[in-house]
Amino acid sequence: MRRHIQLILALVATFTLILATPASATPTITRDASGDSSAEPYTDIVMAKVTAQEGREGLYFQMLLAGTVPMTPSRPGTYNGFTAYNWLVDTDGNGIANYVIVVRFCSHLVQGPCVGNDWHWESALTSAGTGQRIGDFDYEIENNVVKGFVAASQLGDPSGFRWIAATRTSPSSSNLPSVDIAPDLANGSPVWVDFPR
Ligand SMILES: [Ca+2]
Ligand SMILES: [Ca+2]
Repeated sequence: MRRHIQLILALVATFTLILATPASATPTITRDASGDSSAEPYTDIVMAKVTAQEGREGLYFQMLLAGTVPMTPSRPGTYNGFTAYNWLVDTDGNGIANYVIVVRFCSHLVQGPCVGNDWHWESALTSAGTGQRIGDFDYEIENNVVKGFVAASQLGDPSGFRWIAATRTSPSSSNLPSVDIAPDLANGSPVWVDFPR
C-alpha cells in the first residue's frame, strides 16, 4: 500500500512539474565556432536561436556574435560598412529558403531594397526568391546580440520550418558569399535547423 501511495505521489509530482513548465516553447539553437568569420568578430556567429511563445504569434530570432556590433560599421571597399544578420527560413522543407529575415546596416546606394541613401540600420523581411522586401519587424541590437521579432503570420503561419543563420558584409547581389554561417556546411551542403511549431 505504501509503495502504491509513493507511486501516486511521484506521478502527482511529475504532473505538477509539467504544469509548472513556463509557456515558452523550447528554442532551437545552433552553436558555432568562433574565429570562422572571414570578417570582423561582430560578424562571427557563436550561437543562433529561434524561440516561440506558446499561444502567441511571436517568433524570436536571435544571434550571438563574438564581438560587439558597432553603431556604424565601417570598412574600406565598395560596400563600406554593409553588415547583415540573416536568418534563412525554409517553410516548405524543399531545402530552398522561402524568406530571409534580415537586420542590416545598409544604404540604398549599395543595395536596391534598402530604404534610404543614408547609411542606417533597418529590418527587412525578404522574399528569398525575388530579393524583394515584403515587410519589416521590430529588432534590437544590444552589444553582441542581434534580435528580430517576427509574427508567424508574416511567414505564412507555417506548421514548422527550417532555418540557417548567416552574416554578410556585402549585399547578396554582389554574389560574394556570407562571411559566416551557422550551422556550417557539411561537405558543401547546407545544414538546416528544424523548428517545429
Ligand atoms: Ca562563427
Ligand atoms: Ca560558422
